[in-house]
Amino acid sequence: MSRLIVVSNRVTAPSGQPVGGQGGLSVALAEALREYGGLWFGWSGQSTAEFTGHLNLARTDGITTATIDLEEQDIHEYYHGYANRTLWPLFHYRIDLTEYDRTFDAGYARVNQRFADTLVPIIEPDDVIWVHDYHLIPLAMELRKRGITNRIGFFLHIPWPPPRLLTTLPHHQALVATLFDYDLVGFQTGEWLEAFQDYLAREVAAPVEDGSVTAFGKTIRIGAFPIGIDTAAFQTAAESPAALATRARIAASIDGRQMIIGVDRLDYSKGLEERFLGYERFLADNPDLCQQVFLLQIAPPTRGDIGSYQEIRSKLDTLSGRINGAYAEIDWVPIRYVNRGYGRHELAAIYRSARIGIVTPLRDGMNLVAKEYVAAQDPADPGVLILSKFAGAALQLPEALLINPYSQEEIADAIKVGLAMPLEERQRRWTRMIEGVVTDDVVKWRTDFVTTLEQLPLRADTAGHA
Ligand code: ADQ
Repeated sequence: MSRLIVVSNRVTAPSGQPVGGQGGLSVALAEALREYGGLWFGWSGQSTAEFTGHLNLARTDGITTATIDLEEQDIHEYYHGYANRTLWPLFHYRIDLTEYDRTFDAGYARVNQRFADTLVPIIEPDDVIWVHDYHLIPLAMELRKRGITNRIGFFLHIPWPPPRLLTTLPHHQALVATLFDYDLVGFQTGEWLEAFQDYLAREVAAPVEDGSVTAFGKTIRIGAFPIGIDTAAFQTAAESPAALATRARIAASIDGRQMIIGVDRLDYSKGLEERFLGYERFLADNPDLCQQVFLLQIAPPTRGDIGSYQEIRSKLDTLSGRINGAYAEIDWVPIRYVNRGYGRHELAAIYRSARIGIVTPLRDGMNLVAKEYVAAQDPADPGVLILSKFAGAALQLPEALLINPYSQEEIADAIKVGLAMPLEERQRRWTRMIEGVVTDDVVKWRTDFVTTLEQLPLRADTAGHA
């Protein structure tokens, strides 16, 4: 069997839980690395005065990690710049927040070259390379330029935007062309795959046949590979002694009320402002129900160096303060707003204690919180999932109460319906949802992707790059 090399912006060892980080995902990728052997390569998260290309090799939890330090300018232009001020907002349909700056382009290209320069010496001939996410789109191009002919796959964790939005990006075609140096390009859902195909049809007249597409003189395989969670581990976590202790703590503080839970990185794509406003509408429309519920919103801050993130944080501080000020009583507050991260066991317990899970992104590649909420429920008395139609997860969880997050009325109505939903209907919807969450778990996701990639023939055209 080939070795697997996973490449992502950050390397997160499964035991290290970064705030709001992809705990489940890092466990799943680490497990894949244990199975195939190989290593995980990426940025260390540290800065250095001058880039040296020195590889920090470590062995953590049975997997090998190889990381590099980047210069402050790299971090500014590549990570805080092109990745998170240009591509992230644009791919989440927020051209109003998208910054186009030539120095970001240069930094993005430079860091991808630096990744390639340091990765090439450790690649062995039979290695399969799996690159993750929008930070590293041009990496395969840089590897091919350096003579790498191995199979290379790319998975995009976020949406692919419609062509009319993508064409607002200067040099968009050059960026898309770099995807054709991969062998396999995977998206979360058929919707994002379709948007990619629309772009190719419109801009480069490249038709798709049997999951393959030829453009820029190269043929690649494309497909949808919906990511899942480590369902079994999450179900176990919800029943663990640590979870029981957290559940008891929550039960003591709930005082017979129903809890609505939201868990998100503090990001403008997650629709947190819309959620608070929808909940406020519910409170205004239902004075008789008000004090029977409360919303627990857990939102650890991320990307705090970026202005749009500082803005959404301060908006939410103001909004939660305003709603609590207007509605709270001496023994009840409508919103408990918490800006910190929790471990998997605590999180599972929190989900399980909530009658409603509320997930309202304005756009989301998939959304794992929706699946975690479903996995953590008690089969005998499951809660209700309210889910945005604009999350990739909506295609997989159609039995959730699907809402348009831009509509405060729809959010308010769904909360009312969720609170009143009879046990039999909750069980019926949940049973359908958990089936999908169990079947399409993270192991299936990575196995499907890696197996598809491994089985592709070696590309004929890579020799030309050497
Ligand atoms: P994210 O945008 O980070 O991921 P999401 O899929 O919801 O969004 O994953 C967040 C993860 O962080 C979840 O596992 C959640 O439990 C965890 N998390 C959030 N807040 C936390 C807290 N306070 N404490 C502890 N853990 C917390 C990106 C894409 C998504 C896609 C994933 C995976 O934007 O669309 O689903 O990658 O591909």
